Amino acid sequence: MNKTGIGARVRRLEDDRLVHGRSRYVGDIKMPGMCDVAFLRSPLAHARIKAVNKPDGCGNRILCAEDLEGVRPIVAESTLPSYRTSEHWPLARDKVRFVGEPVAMAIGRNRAEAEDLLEEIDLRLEALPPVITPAVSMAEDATLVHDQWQDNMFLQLSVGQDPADARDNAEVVITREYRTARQVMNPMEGKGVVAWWDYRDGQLVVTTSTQVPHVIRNGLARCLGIDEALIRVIAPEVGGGFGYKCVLQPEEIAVAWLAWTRRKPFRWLEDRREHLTAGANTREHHYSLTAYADKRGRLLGMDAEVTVDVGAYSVWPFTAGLEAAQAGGNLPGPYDFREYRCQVNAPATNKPPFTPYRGVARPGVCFAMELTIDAIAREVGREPWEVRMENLVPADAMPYVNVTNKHYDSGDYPGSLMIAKDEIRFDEIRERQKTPEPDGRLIGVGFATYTEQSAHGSKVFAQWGLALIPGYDEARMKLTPDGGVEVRVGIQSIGQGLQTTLAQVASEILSIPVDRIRVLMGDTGTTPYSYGAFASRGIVMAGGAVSRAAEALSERIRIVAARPLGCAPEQVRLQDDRVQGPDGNSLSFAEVGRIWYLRPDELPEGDRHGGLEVTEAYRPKTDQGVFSYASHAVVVAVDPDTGKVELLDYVIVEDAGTVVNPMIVEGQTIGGAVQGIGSALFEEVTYDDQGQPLSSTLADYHLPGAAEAPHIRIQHTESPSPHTAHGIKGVGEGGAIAPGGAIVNAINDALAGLGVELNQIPATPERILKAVLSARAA
Ligand code: MCN
Ligand code: SMO
Repeated sequence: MNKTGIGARVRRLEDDRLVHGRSRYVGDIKMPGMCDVAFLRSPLAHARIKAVNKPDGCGNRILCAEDLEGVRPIVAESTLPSYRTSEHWPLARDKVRFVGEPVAMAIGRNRAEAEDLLEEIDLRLEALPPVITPAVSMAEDATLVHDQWQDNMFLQLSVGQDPADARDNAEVVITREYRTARQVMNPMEGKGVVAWWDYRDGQLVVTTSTQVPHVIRNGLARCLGIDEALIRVIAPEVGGGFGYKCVLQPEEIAVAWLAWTRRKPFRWLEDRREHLTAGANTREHHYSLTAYADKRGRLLGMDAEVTVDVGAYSVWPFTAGLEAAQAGGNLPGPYDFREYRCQVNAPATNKPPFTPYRGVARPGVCFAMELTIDAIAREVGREPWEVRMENLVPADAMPYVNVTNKHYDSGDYPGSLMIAKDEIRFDEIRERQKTPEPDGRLIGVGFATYTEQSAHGSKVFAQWGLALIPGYDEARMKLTPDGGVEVRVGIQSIGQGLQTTLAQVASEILSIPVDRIRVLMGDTGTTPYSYGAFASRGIVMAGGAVSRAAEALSERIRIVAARPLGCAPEQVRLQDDRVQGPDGNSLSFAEVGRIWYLRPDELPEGDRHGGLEVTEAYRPKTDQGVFSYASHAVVVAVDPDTGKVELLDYVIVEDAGTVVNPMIVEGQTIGGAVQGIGSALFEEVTYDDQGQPLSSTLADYHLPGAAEAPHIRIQHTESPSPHTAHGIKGVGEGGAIAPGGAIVNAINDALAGLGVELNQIPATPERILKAVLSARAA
């Protein structure tokens, strides 16, 4: 039998249906009598609502805030001191706080009819001064985004202590400002929801494109003010989540409310323009940072301030404080230094709310940290890789607790960088740089190394103010009468391949091949509770639960098989897709299923305790999370006359502990890296000074396509975690973390001779050219 357990390069069970377009997304659902919903969205960034005048005769086909009786606003709580909550109503009341905020909704037999109705609404707004940048938001006399607040701060806190000794002893002081752009997430499938009343079960069924079905059910119950037992949330195929689909959205509540009150099916599907202008924003960080080092480039300490423009509302359940709090805690990254302070600011602005996005805070901190390391290297006259080697936490220091109390569990960070340096052929690049390129372009090489926390325990979330996010998962597993296996998990598949890899974990223990293991998810009605797929927790948490459940099911199988095999249960082994006794005799799984379900008379009296169906919960041995890590190395060619960047080579050395499926981990890593390349070179949501979004189509918001994605070469190393089942660590976000740092370091290496240093992404041709021209002029 071909082994399909942990470590096997099993082809994804998902892909046949996905690549043939045979699966079912929210937008594929059709129901008799279903109406489409369209939202009237605010044309102004900040305004008082004077009136929403509906056209005569529209009946109940147009609704505004006061029509949604019984609805409660989205309120995301945090236990961090100084944090403020916002009230985010599904349809705006009193004020609008960003361009695109829903103000009213119209119902039509189709979307076009609903949109036509919207045009007849006479919306009266009184413009208020828009609060568009952190600087404006944090100014003394700033206009208030939320009237009842004293200032505009969602959150302000200070992490760590004044690095006084480092400041006194430093031989090298580096001070920089860094900036990463505001982005949207652009999953291929936008957000969408279809809700209806199920008369048979007496439940409101909400089918929604989400990463977290059980959590959406919690949130809908709160906002609709009804029992959870009255709600069933189904997540069908999800065409990409990336964090965008891990929060409760106003449109979800509005559409669910319609179905709840009218007992009919309603649907809203986000279009691309809604996504680009009114969907959640992400990524934007501003840094002011001073690093202290000795003359070898050894870091002594760091004093930083990070400001995250979190937009108008705090998202539920993750809050407007998560990104900034994480940035403050994660900035030190894989480096060993003992003095650190970071002032963290999360000001409210009149822009869409800020949502976690693949990597959450770490793409920003990695950019700031990795550019700082290179700046130190230039200052002390050493190679950037040498300064990294000086500072990376060494392998023999593991396990290691860093300056912000991150418990690094295992790994060889310097070893990873050295593999990346060899693989990118660093010495050859340095040789090549000595002679001018025939086409006049400039060659540069850059590195970035990071850690990726995953499988966070409840303690870690509590540090970020999130008191109620659990660090555990459950799995239910059943041997069917014909010897197949059904696994039910509350975690969600969003494209990352969990149906395959969870089946692999079960296969490892049961010895049944993956094609007879069905992994079922995406339905609160049939799966055990899970907080869902985010923070790269899936394979550690749900994988751990599946592992436990498979062990428990094996135990039951041994008990049932022992009598026909004529031995004790402890002597039964599950091997090569058979249930084997000690004397070479064996049963098929189908025979075990038949005995249990159909021939209970063949079992000894008293053996009908429990059945061939088990539910198990799993929690890693640590509450601190586990840490994957990687080193990225990239070679670029920069055209100094046009500012255009080409990625000539890209190497990633990643370590996610024990790998369940190397092919899937490579796919995850490449997919993430291409999103990171988007952040590094192309993607930026821009607003004018009135808060009008200027990137409302994919012609203005540039995504990397196949032509922009280099051939990425991946090396795996495996440092199992001592804390998790099988030593697995998460990896789903990692690829997206490092490209900004690695690529801009390479660009700065290429342009060093011109005296250019770029400290902002995306590194667009325009930005690069401007920097080159101003360096030439100086
Ligand atoms: N894996 C593995 N061995 C490991 C680690 C992971 O085989 N040691 C596999 C897993 O089994 C799983 C995949 O890699 O198939 C990702 O696992 P994990 O790191 O546990 O991440 P999650 O399952 O929790 O997925 C969420 C994560 C996040 S937070 C974002 S954001 C993201 C990502 O995954 N969004 C994605 N990857 C995505 N991939 C796709 N295609 N679409 C998204 O929306
Ligand atoms: S941004 Mo991923 O859903 O944690």
